[in-house]
Amino acid sequence: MARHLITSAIPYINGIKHLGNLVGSQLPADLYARYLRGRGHEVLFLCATDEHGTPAELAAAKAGKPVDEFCREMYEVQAKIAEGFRLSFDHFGRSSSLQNRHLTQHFASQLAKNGMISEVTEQQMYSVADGRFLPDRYVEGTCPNCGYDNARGDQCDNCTKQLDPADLINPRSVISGSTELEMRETRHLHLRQSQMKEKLADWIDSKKDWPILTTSIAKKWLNDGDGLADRGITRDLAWGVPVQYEGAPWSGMEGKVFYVWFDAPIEYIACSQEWVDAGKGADWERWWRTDKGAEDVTYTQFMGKDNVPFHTLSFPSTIFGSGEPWKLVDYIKSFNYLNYDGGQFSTSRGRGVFQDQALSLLPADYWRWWLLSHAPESSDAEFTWENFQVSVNKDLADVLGNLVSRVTKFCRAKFGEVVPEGGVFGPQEEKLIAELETRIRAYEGFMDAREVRKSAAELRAIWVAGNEYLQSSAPWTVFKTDPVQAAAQTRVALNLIRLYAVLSRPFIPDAAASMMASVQSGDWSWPEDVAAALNVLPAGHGFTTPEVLFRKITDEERVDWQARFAGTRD
Ligand code: B3M
Ligand code: ZN
Repeated sequence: MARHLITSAIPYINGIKHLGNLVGSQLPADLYARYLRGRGHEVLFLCATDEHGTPAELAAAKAGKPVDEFCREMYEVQAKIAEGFRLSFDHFGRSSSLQNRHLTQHFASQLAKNGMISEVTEQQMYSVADGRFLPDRYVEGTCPNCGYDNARGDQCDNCTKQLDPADLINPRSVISGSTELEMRETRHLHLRQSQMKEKLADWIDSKKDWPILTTSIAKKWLNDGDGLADRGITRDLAWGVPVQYEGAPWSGMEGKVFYVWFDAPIEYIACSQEWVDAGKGADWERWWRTDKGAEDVTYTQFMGKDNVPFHTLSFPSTIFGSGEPWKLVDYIKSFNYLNYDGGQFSTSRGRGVFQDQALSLLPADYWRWWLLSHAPESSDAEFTWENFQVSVNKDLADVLGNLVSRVTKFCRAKFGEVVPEGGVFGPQEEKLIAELETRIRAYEGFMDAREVRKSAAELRAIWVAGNEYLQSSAPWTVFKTDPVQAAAQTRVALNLIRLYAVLSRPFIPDAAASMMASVQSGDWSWPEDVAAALNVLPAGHGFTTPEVLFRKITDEERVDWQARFAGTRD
């Protein structure tokens, strides 16, 4: 038994996310966590909401709520959605927790002691009317590139040009609308990541088994121009972790907070403290401190590709720079983007299916199966309703669902609702066992390697093998001449339902639970030996014929949903 620490990138608090966010981190992380638990390993699976920064402040202002209240409410919304998708976090924390505040301040103090922090004087836009410095997104004005008059200080949404607030024509404060803005001097802390270049390069070079997507992004940032430039880690905001040095004011930094990307990854660690403080765990240090047992832990992070630089360079700089024995990530699994029906998901244009909407249409397993079996691993992937309908109707309804209902209905009609007795395994059963033996070991190999699509394809092939067995052994025909042999075949098929529940549980946990319940078993043990696994339910064991496991998506529904989520196109 091994110990596995798993974290998913922590979603921003500012709104409900679309399906791309789910498949880019939380869902594959959940798949991996469930698989490892199923194999009997000890797992700590953590996620949280990312609550600081200007997006949170701006979203709260838009909702007309104090930012802490806004975050509290949105946390509940996101936690509920996570539950809806059956994400099996051991703890779903909040980056605004006290634990994270203290740990973030601790890391900054350590970095300062180790000479990893510099203080830099910068020019920044100051709003006289608001009496404060304005972060980039708090300034709007006319784009110097295209003339769009609602360009933001960091970027123009119309022509996508990256901007600096000073570039804007007729700049105004987003808070008050005031145009009385001037450049003033302010001081900020910078993380001297450039000091870490060699160490980071050696570390990344040593990771031979990481996905190319992860290492290529890391190396690009490491070697290109100012990818490793020292970065400002403080902001002039009210909402965030106050800048303090060992629990005391940090002179010159009064009223400032840490940059959201500085405290967000530290929440991975703080989340385990929240887990302990919530009474769910006894000891967080054995997961995170290599001097307290964490050297035995395998730590895997899941994230979208845009988050890779922060996890391969900035956060490791924080860890290395602390000079303390913190557990470093062992494997970074990153994902490309999921697109929607010929374009991108768009929150502002209401384009694409958002997580809460998805759950109101169909149960979690339908989405989990499609998303995971189409995970954007080697390239971007695209959600289309046609593809979704085909996948659900074929894989889930025709292949898996049909097997379960045919077997249970046939048995009920001919033998009653008990596992029938008599007969022995013949060549067809031997063939099935041999195929499952090969395929289950392949499935384990893909799961161990965090290969999501390949795992899904192998699982589907395992379901298909069961159908083929049933088709070729044809107990409904055999029954007419040799009911004893038909009994043996049916017994195998009923045992397949339990076996498939165990194997499918990481992908479709609710359906797996229904399958396990229908064969009236609670034996979730992993099939180390297939022949033995097909004998778990003995003759005479009762079962119930389940309701439809998966229903089909009709053409009318597909057309209706396609129109409903098309958004307002330009
Ligand atoms: N909240 C961005 C995102 O949701 C950011 C991830 C933080 S991981 C420490 O994609
Ligand atoms: Zn523009």
